[in-house]
Amino acid sequence: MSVHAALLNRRVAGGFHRLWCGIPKLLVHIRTASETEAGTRRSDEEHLWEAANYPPFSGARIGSFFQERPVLKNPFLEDALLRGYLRRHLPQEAARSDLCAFGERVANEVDRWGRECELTPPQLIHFDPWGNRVDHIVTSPAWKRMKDLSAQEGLVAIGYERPFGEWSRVYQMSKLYIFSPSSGLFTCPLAMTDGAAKVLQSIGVSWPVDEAYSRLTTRRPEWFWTSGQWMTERQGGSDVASGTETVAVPQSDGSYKLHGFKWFTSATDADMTLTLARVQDRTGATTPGSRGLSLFYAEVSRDEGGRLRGIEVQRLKDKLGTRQMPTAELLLDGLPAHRLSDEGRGVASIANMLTITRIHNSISAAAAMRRVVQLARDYASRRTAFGKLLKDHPLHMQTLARMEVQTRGAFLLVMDVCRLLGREESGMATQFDRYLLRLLTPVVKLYTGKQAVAVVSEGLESFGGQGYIEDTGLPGLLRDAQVLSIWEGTTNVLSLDVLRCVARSSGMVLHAFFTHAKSLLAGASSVSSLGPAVTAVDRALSELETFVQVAAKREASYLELAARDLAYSLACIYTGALLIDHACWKGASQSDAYAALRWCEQDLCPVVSKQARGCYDPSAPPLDSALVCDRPTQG
Ligand code: UCC
Repeated sequence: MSVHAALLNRRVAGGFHRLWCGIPKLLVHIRTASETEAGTRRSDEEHLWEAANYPPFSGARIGSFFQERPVLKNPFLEDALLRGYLRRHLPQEAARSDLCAFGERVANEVDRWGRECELTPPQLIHFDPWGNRVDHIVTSPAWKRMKDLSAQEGLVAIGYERPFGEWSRVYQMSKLYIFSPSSGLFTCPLAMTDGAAKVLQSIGVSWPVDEAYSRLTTRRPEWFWTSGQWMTERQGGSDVASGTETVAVPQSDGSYKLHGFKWFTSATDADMTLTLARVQDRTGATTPGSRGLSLFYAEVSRDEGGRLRGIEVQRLKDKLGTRQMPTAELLLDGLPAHRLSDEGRGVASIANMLTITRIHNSISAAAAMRRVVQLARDYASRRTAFGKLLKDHPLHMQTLARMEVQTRGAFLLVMDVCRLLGREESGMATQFDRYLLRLLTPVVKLYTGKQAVAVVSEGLESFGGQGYIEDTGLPGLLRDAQVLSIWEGTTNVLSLDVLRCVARSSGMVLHAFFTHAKSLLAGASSVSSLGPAVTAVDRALSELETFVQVAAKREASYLELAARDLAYSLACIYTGALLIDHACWKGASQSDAYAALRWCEQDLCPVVSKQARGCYDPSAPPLDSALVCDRPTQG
């Protein structure tokens, strides 16, 4: 110990002794809970109280400093981009005031329920006390409140009521964006419910699905149903065509009974489901592959004895995240069902559901990023390190700014897809819009899923060790983000879906992409500050056009190897164009322009950079395999 430190210690000890002996008991001050929560340094008075009541060495002291926690404020009011975007595209006061009121509710009430869902995960009760099989999935009261709230707030209904015409989906998804990180994952059943409603609507709302449609799209909690989407079987969730073993046995009344095993069923407490199965002919034979799959509707109900009709819940899944909601393995043992599609048109008929759930997934991804940025920003103004608040450390703010750029990009990309969906559903879409929607749906899902994991992970780091502590609620954000790139089509499966829709449209989806991306840049020609961003997007567009022309002449395996980088390039370029376009709007802020410039600094066209390095040449796959399978040589 240095001489200075020793002197200082002696002075402190002397002062402490004087204080301890001279404090009247009247100075006792009881701290209130709110003061503790506020987490400020304790007052001198409290120190004195402690000194007076505890003799030295009387037990462990926990110190005098408590860090203030980050506070969730109204997620609508806090979000400059969301508000700017809506001012530009949906300026109606009714939408603004509803979103503002909902944001208040989310911050003050719903967020607590979301936490309760996390802390009270669902449980499966197989048997009643008398040994009868009941298969009850018990969920928390908060999960049930989420269901009622979802109906009341119209979180599915808005998409079908269409109060703002072509902008209704943007409005609905803005609500879900505010709700998602506080929803305890109730956004998952909502995604499937919305997807199911869309499928029923596209097939035609008549018997036997008319009541179901009205229940899925109602605002009345007591009438509201959620739907499942049972697609995944034990042979895999991606290759649905060859992985589906479930058979549908025709009944004399025209209905079917389903027999099979569904390996992943999310939010399994749903009231109904859409699912795929192979219709058996009279000999019991089925057609293999995609051409053998048909789409079925089934209600989840119980018989007089309380047993599930035609379903056994085998077990609940033990998952990394999304623990708030039940995910189950189901044995379908004669589940009564109705066929909704023509025989063999199952995949094509459920595709509408995939489009909707993939858009919901992207909303949840952007929302997770927004939430962690919002909390990190709040924390930066409460946490002091190295003598100043985090917000006064430029390197810390640079990191948060990079997260913000990603979040803004994700938001604009997914909202543009919602805009296109709204145009399609309100009859405003051109063929051009439909091509764009088909192409951008897998692109936005795959890209934002990856962004969410990266941004939320970075976000946790901005809280230091506290970001790693369960009861802060922060680790759950990361666990729940991880699923976003997995379910509803993994990154590679969706990259291949991009190739497939390019091929099926004979390249028209790309033509729509190039034309629209260029048109988004048009308004920026007179904004010199955006020059570098415009040049970067322009260059990336020409490079990508050249790549497409060259790659189209190559063998299929070449394009397949390039698929993921191609999808990333489409996402980066289109997002850059959207950020530029938004920055040119008359109500745009300086930050809008800055975000566009920063976004466009990255390699916007990785497919071209990687092509130049030979990543898709025939020599690459064996080298990739050798690298992955590299084993230590002897010695
Ligand atoms: O269920 C799951 C979890 C539920 C939880 C939901 C939460 C949502 C988010 C919540 C937010 C918090 S996970 C399981 C999900 N499974 C998948 O996503 C499947 C992934 N695999 C694929 O997407 C594949 O690409 C398949 C299954 C679609 C490939 O099947 P096929 O049979 O090989 O496909 P084809 O032959 O390419 O297409 C068959 C037909 C074609 O129509 P026609 O015959 O008219 O030409 C295609 O054009 O289906 C059409 N089609 C599509 N149409 C295929 N994909 C699409 C599409 N994406 N959009 C439009």
